[in-house]
Amino acid sequence: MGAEHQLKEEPRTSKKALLTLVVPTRNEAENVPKLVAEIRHTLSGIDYRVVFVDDSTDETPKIIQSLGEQDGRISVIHRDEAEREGGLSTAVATGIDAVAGESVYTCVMDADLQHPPEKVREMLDTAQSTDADVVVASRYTPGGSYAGLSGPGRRAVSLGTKYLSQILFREARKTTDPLTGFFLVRNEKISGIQFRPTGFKILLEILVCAPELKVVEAPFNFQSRNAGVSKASLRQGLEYLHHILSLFWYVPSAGRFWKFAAVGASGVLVNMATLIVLAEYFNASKVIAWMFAVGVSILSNFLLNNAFTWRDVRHSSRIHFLLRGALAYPVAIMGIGANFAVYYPLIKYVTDEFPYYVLFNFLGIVAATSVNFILSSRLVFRPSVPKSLDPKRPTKEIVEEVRRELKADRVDLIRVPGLTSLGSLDNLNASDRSIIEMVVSTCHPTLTVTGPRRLPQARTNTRWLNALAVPVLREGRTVGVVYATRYSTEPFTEEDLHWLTAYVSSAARVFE
Ligand SMILES: Nc1nc2c(ncn2[C@@H]2O[C@H](COP(=O)(O)OP(=O)(O)OP(=O)(O)O)[C@@H](O)[C@H]2O)c(=O)[nH]1
Ligand SMILES: [Mg+2]
Repeated sequence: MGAEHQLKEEPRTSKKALLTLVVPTRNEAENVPKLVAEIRHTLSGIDYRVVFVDDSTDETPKIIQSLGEQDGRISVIHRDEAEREGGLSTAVATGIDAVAGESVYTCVMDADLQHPPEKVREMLDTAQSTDADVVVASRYTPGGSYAGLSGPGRRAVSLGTKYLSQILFREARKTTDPLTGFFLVRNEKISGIQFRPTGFKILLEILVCAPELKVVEAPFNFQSRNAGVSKASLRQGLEYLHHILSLFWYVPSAGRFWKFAAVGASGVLVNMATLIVLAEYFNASKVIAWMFAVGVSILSNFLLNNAFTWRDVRHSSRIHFLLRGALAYPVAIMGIGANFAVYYPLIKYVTDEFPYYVLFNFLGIVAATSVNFILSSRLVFRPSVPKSLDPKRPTKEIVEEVRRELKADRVDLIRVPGLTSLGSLDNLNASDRSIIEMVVSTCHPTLTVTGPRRLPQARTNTRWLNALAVPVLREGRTVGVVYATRYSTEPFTEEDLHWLTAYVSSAARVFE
């Protein structure tokens, strides 16, 4: 991006700053000087920077520049009109990306003084004393308030959108205010996450995409806007819904229970259709038709759960996959048992009259879905290898585990810079090097398959040259690349890439 990153020339120490404040601005000329004055006052004695990401059409960027001339800690990334697509969402993501390697913590806050700067210091203290990865300044926790939200309409929307995200995503329940624009995050813990700038609710994106983060709250009183006009709009509301859908669809672990419930509902349709077809068109006995209907719907649920609900869980072999499918049957029967255990005592000892027995049946279905979900996640779709590697293990064992899991011919842990291999003595050839160099420069994992342009026949013995390369990041910098190759009739899959990316997410220490 051709954005201009204005930093006053000042002898920069190679040491990282403790904190960078990322402040998105659009036409906040009146607020910026006051904000900067308050930040200076409240953060005196702390090594910090302030980066404004500005999309203004007024004199805001000039004001920030002149503040930056007096104080080298203040800088602005001004985006031209062509770069402003996505508005606030891309602005915050750009800011977080730009400063990730420059400080230990990043704090995101608004420019209109609705987020009181004196809170930042408290959030930093909280992060350090509790070892939290994220500190959320919450309007909804005891001691906080959202009185500064203008009007009952805005408040209702704020509460509605908050509860929607918390119902859908378990990770959003770690805080009372998952949609706040005021939070502090430890950069190391989010390095490598590519934020999709669909939503302006970056905190929600962080929480859902990095489900392991430790979250702590600090209450705060949401102030009224100091000056200038609000940029909140209906369009942002629609963007929020789009964002939620995008998280649900693209992040495998997001909203798993609801994915499971949706698959279960589809199973009811499959069950009904099978029953009717067998009984009406094949004249099957109603009992036989019923048994087939149950069997087919359990199978379709398993296949859909495999393809959607737990698509990030890999099977180590085809046999393993079949065993999992077989296990889905006893698990489903336990679910039916839970349903009956709720339904039967209620109709026997409470009442069996309409409409109560229908309600009890519904409660039974909820119990069955919950039991089935818990058993499916613990037994049927339990990851077969640890989700991420243990950096204390010897390099050799890590290489061997990756090699076995991916059925790779060769696995290398490549140290960056220098591209030297830890362990293996074989040299990398030119094509290996070019793939690894690309990964180092883009910081993105890649899957490369080299083979014939067109398959000569559908079932073929043609072998493909396959490579997976995943960068290992520390504080936004690539410190190593895990590189796996295989010469085989079966190319690596995207699931392989996802698995390797998750597995090496804790590998930074291996390259020290
Ligand atoms: N860079 C950039 N910043 C934006 C954009 N839209 C809003 N902002 C900034 O994001 C912060 C929050 O925007 P506000 O308009 O205050 O939204 P709000 O706080 O929900 O609404 P109010 O309660 O009315 O203030 C402010 O610092 C804005 O200047 C944008 O398109 N680009
Ligand atoms: Mg505001």
